[in-house]
Amino acid sequence: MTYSNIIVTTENRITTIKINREKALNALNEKTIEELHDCVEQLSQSEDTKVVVITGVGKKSFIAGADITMFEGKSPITIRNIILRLQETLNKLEDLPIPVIASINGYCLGGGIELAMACDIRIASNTAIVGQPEIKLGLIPGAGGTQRLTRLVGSGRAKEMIFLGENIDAETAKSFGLVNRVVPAENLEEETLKLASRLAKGPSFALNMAKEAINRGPENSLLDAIRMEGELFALCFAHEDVKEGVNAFLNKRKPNFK
Ligand code: DAK
Repeated sequence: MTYSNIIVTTENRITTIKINREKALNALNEKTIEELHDCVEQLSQSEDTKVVVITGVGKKSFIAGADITMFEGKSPITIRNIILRLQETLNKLEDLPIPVIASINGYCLGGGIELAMACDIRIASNTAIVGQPEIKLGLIPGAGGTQRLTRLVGSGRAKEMIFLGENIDAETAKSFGLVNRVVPAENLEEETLKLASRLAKGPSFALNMAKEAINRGPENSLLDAIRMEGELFALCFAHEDVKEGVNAFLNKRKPNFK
């Protein structure tokens, strides 16, 4: 598929996806969702990419939500099909076996924060504005917002954000645990790259197992989840990175993971 609404580049095993609809503040329309879906599908089969970064083109917006123009005159059935496609894309993104970073460079609203919450780590510019404003359109979040936001910030804060539809700034989002780090806008790209490079050098199999344990845990009872963690821990011993990590520690040198 040839992309026009996203720009995809890979350098040093880090793939960056930029949402490329600057004039519409990078709002997600159907074409963008299709392109993202295809890109995430390709990444799920790639052995070359070790880390994915998602960001928006320009300085003003990460993603200002779903493109509101696509809601006009659509039947509930068409909307349902589009929603299911976006949900499928975000679920696939969340399930990628490699770390995914949302680099939030401005407005991160509605479908934008829903996409960012399907990423593993969120790093935000100090100018970022975050929210679930769907209620102001007479809607509710439709791409995981009621669920992922609640799991990240708790039901009290999630209800306040969703019921009022008011946006919050980056520092408040950090204090809620909704973003991991806030950095000055001019350093966002550099700080994102530093984080991505560090993850790209990590033991990719162990990172995959850690992500699997963290993502799947809440679907199980605590005892079952801890048991699963133990199985995934043991599975790490099937990979040569453990030998390398242990040997490097014992010989007081830096590990060189595969
Ligand atoms: N959709 C379409 N165009 C948008 C947009 C959006 N979400 N956000 C901004 N734009 C466009 C504006 O219409 C304007 O276009 P022109 O008039 O220049 O042609 C341009 O971007 C610049 O925006 P503003 O002039 O409004 O810029 P300001 O700085 O004054 O305001 C703002 C920035 C972000 C506060 C404001 O634009 C705004 O409130 N935007 C809407 C935010 C919002 O409500 N987001 C949508 C939430 S609903 C689904 C997928 C996901 C979801 C549901 C369904 N399907 C796949 C069906 C999730 C739902 C949502 O995300």
